[in-house]
Amino acid sequence: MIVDIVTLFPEMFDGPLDESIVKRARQQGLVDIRLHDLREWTRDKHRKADDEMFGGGAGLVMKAEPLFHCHDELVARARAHSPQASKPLVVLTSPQGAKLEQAQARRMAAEVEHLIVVCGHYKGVDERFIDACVDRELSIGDYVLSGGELPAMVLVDALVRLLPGALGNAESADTDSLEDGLLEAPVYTRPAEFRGMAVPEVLLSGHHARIEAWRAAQRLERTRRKRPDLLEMKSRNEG
Ligand code: 9D3
Repeated sequence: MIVDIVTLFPEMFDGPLDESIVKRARQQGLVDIRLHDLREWTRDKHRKADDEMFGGGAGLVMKAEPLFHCHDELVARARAHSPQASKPLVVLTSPQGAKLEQAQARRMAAEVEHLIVVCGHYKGVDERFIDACVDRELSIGDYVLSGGELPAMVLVDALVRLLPGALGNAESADTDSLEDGLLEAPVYTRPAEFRGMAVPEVLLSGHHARIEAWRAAQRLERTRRKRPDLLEMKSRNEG
């Protein structure tokens, strides 16, 4: 997978995409993540990537011109490099977007070869860029962040760990919670007793069938207690 990230704040991406699973996936060549500083795509002498809103209103709007220049160049490079490949999917991180869910992350990880993520910021993005170039707007939830950079990192992390080969055996993805709509059972590691708190006896029993039955019951009970909304969704989906 190729991921081009277009942002006014490329330094924000130093770190989160250089650790753990994403770092290893990049080293393995499973994903090529490229950062693009939107200011580099301005053509005026002040290199202005944002400007005041037409019609009045507080806050700056990301200008169409550098966004179009950057977008057109990334798409042209992709075509030149692999003329037969499908065109990149252009995603804008935006509070107006549909909320990213695991099922969509699954689909995107399986189907998208080349992703361009444009990070919104300030009051938003000139609507002409959205109309002409953006395939999909994505939010990560209904709370206000200062920009679309963290959501872009969330999206990339959610996708990259789903790429075939990205997870080691220890992290295996197919037993992930959310996939079947239930939370995971509680987990413990050594020591078997800590400050008077014991690990549930059944987990030390070595009795595989009993352990699996206990875990299944725990998953249901915990989901009922902590995330009843998931159970309602599940019964709706299965009903
Ligand atoms: C004043 C109206 N606001 C829209 C709800 C303006 C606004 C607030 C915050 C415009 C941009 C932002 C910055 N946030 C994002 O760009 C963003 C975001 C978010 O704030 N929450 C969850 N997901 C996302 S994806 C991009």
